[in-house]
Amino acid sequence: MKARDGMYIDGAWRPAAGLNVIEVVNPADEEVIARVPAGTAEDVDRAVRAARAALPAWSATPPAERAARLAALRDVLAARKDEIAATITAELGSPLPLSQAVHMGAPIAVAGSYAELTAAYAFEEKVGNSTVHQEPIGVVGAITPWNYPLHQIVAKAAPALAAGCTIVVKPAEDTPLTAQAFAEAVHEAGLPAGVVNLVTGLGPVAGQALAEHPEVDLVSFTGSTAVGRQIAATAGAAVKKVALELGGKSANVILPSADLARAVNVGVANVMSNSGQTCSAWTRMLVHAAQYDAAVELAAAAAAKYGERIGPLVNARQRDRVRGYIDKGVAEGARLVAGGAEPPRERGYFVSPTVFADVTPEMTIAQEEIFGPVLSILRYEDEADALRIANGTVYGLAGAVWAGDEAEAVAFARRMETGQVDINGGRFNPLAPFGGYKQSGVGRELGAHGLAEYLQTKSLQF
Ligand code: TXE
Repeated sequence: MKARDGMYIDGAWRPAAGLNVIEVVNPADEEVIARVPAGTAEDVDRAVRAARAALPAWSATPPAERAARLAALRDVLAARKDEIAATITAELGSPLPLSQAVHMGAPIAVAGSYAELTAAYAFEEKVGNSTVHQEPIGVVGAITPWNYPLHQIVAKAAPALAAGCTIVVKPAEDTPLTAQAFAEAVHEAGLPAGVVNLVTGLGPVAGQALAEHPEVDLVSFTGSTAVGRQIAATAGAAVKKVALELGGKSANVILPSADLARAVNVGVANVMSNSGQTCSAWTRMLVHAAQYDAAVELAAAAAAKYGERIGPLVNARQRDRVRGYIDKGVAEGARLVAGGAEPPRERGYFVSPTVFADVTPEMTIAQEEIFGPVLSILRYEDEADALRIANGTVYGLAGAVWAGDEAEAVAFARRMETGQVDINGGRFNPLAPFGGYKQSGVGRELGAHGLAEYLQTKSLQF
């Protein structure tokens, strides 16, 4: 895809206000593949004004018509699936089959799910002598990360559009080309001018300007806890709503009755997929003491096999961060059974699939989000111990439970302090709400719960 030399504002590509550019690098070979404009506060202001101007007409558009535009967006994304997948692979480094199946598959499903939800959603109900109306919250500022570059945008834009909101997207600096492809798809899908706007740029410049803009009614952010905290403070001071999707340190709890080989193999694939750059990845595998050695052996073998299929990390900073965590794991006494901090290739930001055994709950690698292909295997003595370890981090985004009996797994899952749990493997469901307990975030994305984030409630009494 050819990079656009401008910002998508008010239905057209407009020249950027400043002259700075961002270099887009292919993380597999470290080559610069494109340059896009680095937006300033002025670009953000133009985009927010366009979104504000488009709000009255879009929010008054009947839900059925909004649903039709979302269906059109899904169709355009589906038609351009292979081309956008190639763009994702070029700037994120993910293997092409993963880009096609997951990086494109998920947002296509999400756009489609919102087309259906919008058409059926109860935007108005009768409660006693009142009518209760769900109205769009207004102009949304969406700040998104690079790890699922299209999905993270669609997971915010689709429910915002469904609700009748207008939006300004500030995508991650590592993956602006995918964001430009999204804006092209929006245009092709016939969304009215100003309903969706895109400003590429640096987080502390364009991102901050968007988060601070007084005409933005809701800031929806996905990214690091540090930036999320800052955005929440800014929004709180302005009494503005904020939705945060932050990090995770999810537990994959394998109960003794589970099919151990399946649980371990799926568990390893879950962590290694997308080179571990998934906030919901099951980065801590919890195994009963009696099965521990067998699980470690299986996991080491699975990780070694995964080595041929893994892509690089997104940039040098993330690679170095992940290597730092691997060194720390070794220094704190965990036992390396696969991979390691040594770079597997000369060029590209690669890290080998890495597995640590003998990890104890207080170790850094068992507490902090690594965001790389690194699995920690922890031992538990009984169910109470497993639950204590599973719940023993500041995060609570996702998790998994495996058991011979589904009811046993569900009973355990209900006691986990986390927003989403996969039972015996689970399968992606675009209608299921996704979001964090504890420091993993505020609010939910996807499904009807995700739509509700973009609505505010008015009641009329008769
Ligand atoms: O995130 P940042 P980074 C976690 C993961 C990763 C770490 C660092 O642990 O290792 O965060 O990643 C924008 N005001 N996650 O540095 O900086 C930025 O431009 C406003 C978890 O890439 O938080 C980008 O668009 N915006 C995660 C977005 O914030 C600012 C996904 C995310 O970047 C800003 C990604 C500022 N001051 C990283 N500074 C998940 N939950 O899925 C940056 N940004």
